[in-house]
Amino acid sequence: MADLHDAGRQPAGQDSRTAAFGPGRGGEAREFNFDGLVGPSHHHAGLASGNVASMRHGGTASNPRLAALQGLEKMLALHRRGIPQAILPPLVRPNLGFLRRLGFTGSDTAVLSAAAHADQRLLSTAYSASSMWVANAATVSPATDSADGKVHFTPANLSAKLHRSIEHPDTARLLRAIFSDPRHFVVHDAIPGAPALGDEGAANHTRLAASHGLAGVQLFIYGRETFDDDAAQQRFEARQYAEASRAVARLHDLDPARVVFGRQSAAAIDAGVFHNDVIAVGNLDTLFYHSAAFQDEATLIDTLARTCEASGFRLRPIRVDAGQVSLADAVSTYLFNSQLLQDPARRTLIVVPQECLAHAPSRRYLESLSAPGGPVAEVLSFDLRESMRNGGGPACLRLRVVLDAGQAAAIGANIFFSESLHATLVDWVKRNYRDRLLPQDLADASLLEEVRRALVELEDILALPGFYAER
Ligand code: SUG
Repeated sequence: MADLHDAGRQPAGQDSRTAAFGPGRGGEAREFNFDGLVGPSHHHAGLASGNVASMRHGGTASNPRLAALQGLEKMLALHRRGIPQAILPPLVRPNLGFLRRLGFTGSDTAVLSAAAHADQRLLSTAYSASSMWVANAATVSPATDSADGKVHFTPANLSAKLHRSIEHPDTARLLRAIFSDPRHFVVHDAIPGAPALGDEGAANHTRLAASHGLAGVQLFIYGRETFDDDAAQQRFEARQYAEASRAVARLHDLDPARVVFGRQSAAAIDAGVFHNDVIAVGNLDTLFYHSAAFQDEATLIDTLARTCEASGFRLRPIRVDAGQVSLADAVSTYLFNSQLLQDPARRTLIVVPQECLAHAPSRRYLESLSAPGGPVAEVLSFDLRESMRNGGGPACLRLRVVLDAGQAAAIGANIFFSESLHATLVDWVKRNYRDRLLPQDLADASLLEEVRRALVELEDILALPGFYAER
């Protein structure tokens, strides 16, 4: 087991797009991990009920600078491993338009201080950096799976949580700015944001395939049926509704014979599995999951296996039962919120938060997974503590987008990762981010200026003109 950020496997100076489609790689499509760049107002507000880490850390001091640097460190390490890596920038914060729609008026600073006075949580909502968890930004289907041969994105309405429900209009704008070429990309609007249509994006969606460039099987996991009021009184509410998952599959024009829907178990949701990616992750033909993840595990795995078989490949389930790692430990260590990735030598890597190695059962489990002859070649662990304290592990911080060379070439923004983009962003973070932020600091007028200055600079770095212009 390696706990390292090995340097230097990627030729210096090369960005992830050039490396992905370099000589010898042919026209094969590659999976890019777009990681969310943590914004300068990252703080712990305790806004996400059902997310036990967020609930536990609400009101404690955050370190936005460290949060952003921790995320960038993970991106650099994976880029150096030859994993195609890109970034998604934070959304504009504070969201003054949201506060103005709630009737707060006057100058920007007057709006912020009136909101703080009314309820501190409104200010936290407007300043939330929650867009960093880009696994919730959208659901993405590669061109090979959609009838029109285009990459489809549906921004998630995130209607279950107020602070997240205000993300999707700007997420759509961001995705349209990056994936702007209509010959290759379709960015839908979020589906209507009613609670019974709650959609949390890629966090409840996994694509399985023999290789990223071949047509795959898409697995949508929801927490609750839309029309049957069949959720017995649960401790925590489900965030993803069945009709939302079905709507996304329709919008993306997927072949119904290659789509599987499954339901989370109520026990998992009540244990703090607010998104399915807290308890399961797929990659290529592999589904790594906990036995307590699904309501009807046997039927779901059987259906999925048959669907994969009909699509020309064999599903490889890696099932972890409660005797190996308990549900509570899976939630506290985020073992399943890992990234399963294949490096250029086709070795499988698992990227886990450092909490997994500090905890004996999950460390032992990872040792067995990566033992010689095991399904994983290497375990990479990262210190993502700042994000983890809000319930966001390695998989929450990334959105997977399969692109072929033509699609990647159609992207003009400077979002493909490289050593030099990393260095520029580290410098930008160090100059612009605070190293301590409490929710009550958000009322500080100087923070507004600092955040604005930082975002305007970022717009230039990433070649996204006008993205942070006042709206
Ligand atoms: O929606 N936390 C996020 C964490 C999202 C994790 N994403 C995935 N599992 N894919 C959420 O619960 C906490 C914000 C706060 O409390 O300040 C928060 O929004």
